[in-house]
Amino acid sequence: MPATAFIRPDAIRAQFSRAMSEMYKQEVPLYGALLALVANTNEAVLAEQPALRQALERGAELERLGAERHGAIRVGTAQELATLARLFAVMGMAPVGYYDLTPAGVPVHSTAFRAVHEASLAVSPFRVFTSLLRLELIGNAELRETAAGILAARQIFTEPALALIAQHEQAGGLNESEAEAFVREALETFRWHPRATVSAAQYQALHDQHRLIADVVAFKGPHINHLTPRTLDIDRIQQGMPAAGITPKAVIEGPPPRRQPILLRQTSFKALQEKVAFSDQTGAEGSHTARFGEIEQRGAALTPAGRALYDRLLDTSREALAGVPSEGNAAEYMRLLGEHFSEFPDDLAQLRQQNLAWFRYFLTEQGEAAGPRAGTLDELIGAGLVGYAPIVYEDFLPVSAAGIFQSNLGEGAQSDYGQNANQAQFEAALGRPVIDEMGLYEATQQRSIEHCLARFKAPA
Ligand code: OOG
Ligand code: NI
Repeated sequence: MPATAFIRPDAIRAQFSRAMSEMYKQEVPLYGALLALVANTNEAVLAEQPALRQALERGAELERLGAERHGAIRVGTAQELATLARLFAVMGMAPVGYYDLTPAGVPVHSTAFRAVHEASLAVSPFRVFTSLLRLELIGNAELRETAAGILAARQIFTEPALALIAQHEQAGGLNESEAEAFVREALETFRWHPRATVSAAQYQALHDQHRLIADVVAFKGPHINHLTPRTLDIDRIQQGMPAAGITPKAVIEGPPPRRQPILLRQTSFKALQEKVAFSDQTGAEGSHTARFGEIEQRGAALTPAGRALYDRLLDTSREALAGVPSEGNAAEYMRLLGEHFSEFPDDLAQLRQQNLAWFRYFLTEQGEAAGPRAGTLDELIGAGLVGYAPIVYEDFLPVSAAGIFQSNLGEGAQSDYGQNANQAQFEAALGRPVIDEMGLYEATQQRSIEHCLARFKAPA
């Protein structure tokens, strides 16, 4: 291979995802225990359910399952967010979706950087939920200015990382040695730094305003705060966690258990107390909770109609609970979810007929063997020539994300920021619009339909 041959962004992303996982294993040993629990559970589920194994194989999901992770970071300035967008672009990751966390009392808004095409997702579905701190929502003007000053003075990217991003933009790609250097240098941005950039007193003032503000402002960079593996049975993991020495949060976020999983179900374990050296300390005399563990199970991506139904049923379930889901009412909450979601069809044919989920269409064995013939998609399905499987949900859920934030920031961390979505401001900081995820799912579905129909066209 000539020295100038570019490495595919998909390959750089896969390499970065592995490097990130290795780093986090060193930083947070409990993450290693979680990976083992998830791997064992997935193996057991696949052994018990051959049909599920077959479906995952057909959708090219089986290979990616063991490596599938999402991470999360929080940045402090528009400049940091815009540069991150350029860094992620080197790995073929684009900002998808806008999430407003203010209704949950968390002063951030967010997007998810991820691959957008099904062929790229099959190589590596690595995603990073990325939040931007909204200092403008902080009431205390003096503290707001202190925080802005501290953030303006820090550089979260290494010099070589910035040079390689520019190189990628100018040349249109990175060669093998540049890609390797890029992975190594980019990783530095996400590393945990036990030395804080602020004094113990400054940390306390930031912390008293909101724990999240201290987490973003007091450190050298946006340490990765969790790395989430994907399980095939989250209920089994939730039950198995205590025996593995891990204490999960009270309820699994997202929809209730179903035969046909939809969207995303997530649970997490509490953040770890870590030793921190503040700038006026010689040893690590202080502490901070930053990193935690999370597990998720992914199901079908829903159409706008399906998503509206999900949102309505989640809302009514939560209203019926009278209070936020917690330790004391977890069983009642799960019961209410089950009751309300009985309205959501739990059968693939119905999900398709009612246009509630996105599907990937494929040729059945019979379809592969058949010659040209006329017919609509429905007719080809009826004749057993075309099959369909749900497209996996690649994104996040704002109510779930809020639950994850809250369980890790603690009860005292809730403030009232009202409903304060501001996508235009977020996009101005990002330097580009976020991509609408529905358009991506629709395009994937459409490509699969065209692929099937082309098979049955008579040769011209
Ligand atoms: C992000 C929390 C949201 C998810 O999976 O919904 C999240 C954070 O705590 O920074 O990761
Ligand atoms: Ni997460």
